[in-house]
Amino acid sequence: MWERFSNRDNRGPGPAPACDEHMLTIGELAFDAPAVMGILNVTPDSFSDGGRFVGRDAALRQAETMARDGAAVIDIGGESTRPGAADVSAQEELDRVLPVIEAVTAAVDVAVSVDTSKPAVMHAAVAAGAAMINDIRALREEGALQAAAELQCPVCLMHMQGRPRTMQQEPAYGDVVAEVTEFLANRVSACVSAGIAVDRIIVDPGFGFGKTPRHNIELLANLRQLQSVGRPILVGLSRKSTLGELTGRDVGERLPASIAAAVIAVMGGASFVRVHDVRETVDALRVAAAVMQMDGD
Ligand code: 7PJ
Repeated sequence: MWERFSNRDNRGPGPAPACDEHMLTIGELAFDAPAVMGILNVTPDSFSDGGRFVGRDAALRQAETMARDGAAVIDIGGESTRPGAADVSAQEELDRVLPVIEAVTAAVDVAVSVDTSKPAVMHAAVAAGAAMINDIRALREEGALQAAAELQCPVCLMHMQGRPRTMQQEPAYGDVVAEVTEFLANRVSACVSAGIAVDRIIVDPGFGFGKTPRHNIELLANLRQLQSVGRPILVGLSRKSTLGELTGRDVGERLPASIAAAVIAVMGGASFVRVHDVRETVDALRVAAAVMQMDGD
């Protein structure tokens, strides 16, 4: 079972062996579950000044490290989606992510996902080697459903209440778990109607996107209810502000809290966790996976 986090087979075509219950296939991609998605932000605030070349080199080194540490996917994003963040043009996003996607897919043997909501970026990213689309707007932007259907690659659909600029002003729900579940089920239906094969879809409750810390904790505590959507679940809580609220720690000091969140998510039914700290998370999930496998024996 220690092979579980290897990344040898992530990009291979064809179905996973039916004998291994821990294999997860999403479209053409096969993963050992639970799988770790490493975060590679190429927004200007993520990399110190310098030209794009410096950014690209630093990004490539980071991708190589995450792959060595056991990431199954590397998620490359060029739009800052922090609360209050300004919009980014498609051209700016392309300028940021394309050189990095090209460099990473050429040099690193791990599936790359592109974190974008823009159809033009989806098309160019997949042409540059990206194998998956991760959309915090769940393909609700004009043309996004059609782009993803044309590209025929796996997609991660995330829940968000409101828009990044204003989403944290007054998040409100009657029943956050039921509403997020219903939203995701409806987006899966919209995708299938648009021609996206259901087996290519991953769902994500969108921790921190139009949610108070209490909403986030309620979702984490009831993650298993999201399994009623019928698709694998991805959770992104790494270094997020809810963990800062709970611990009183600044963003750079949230590793222990992030690891706890990843373990709780996986033990609550998540198949993927999206994290900054791949090596530490992989170690923690090896412990969780060993216990979960024992449960299932
Ligand atoms: C998420 C994401 C998440 C998915 C970001 C951050 C903010 N994509 N992109 N899920 N968060 N699927 O990483 O702190 O939770 S950007």
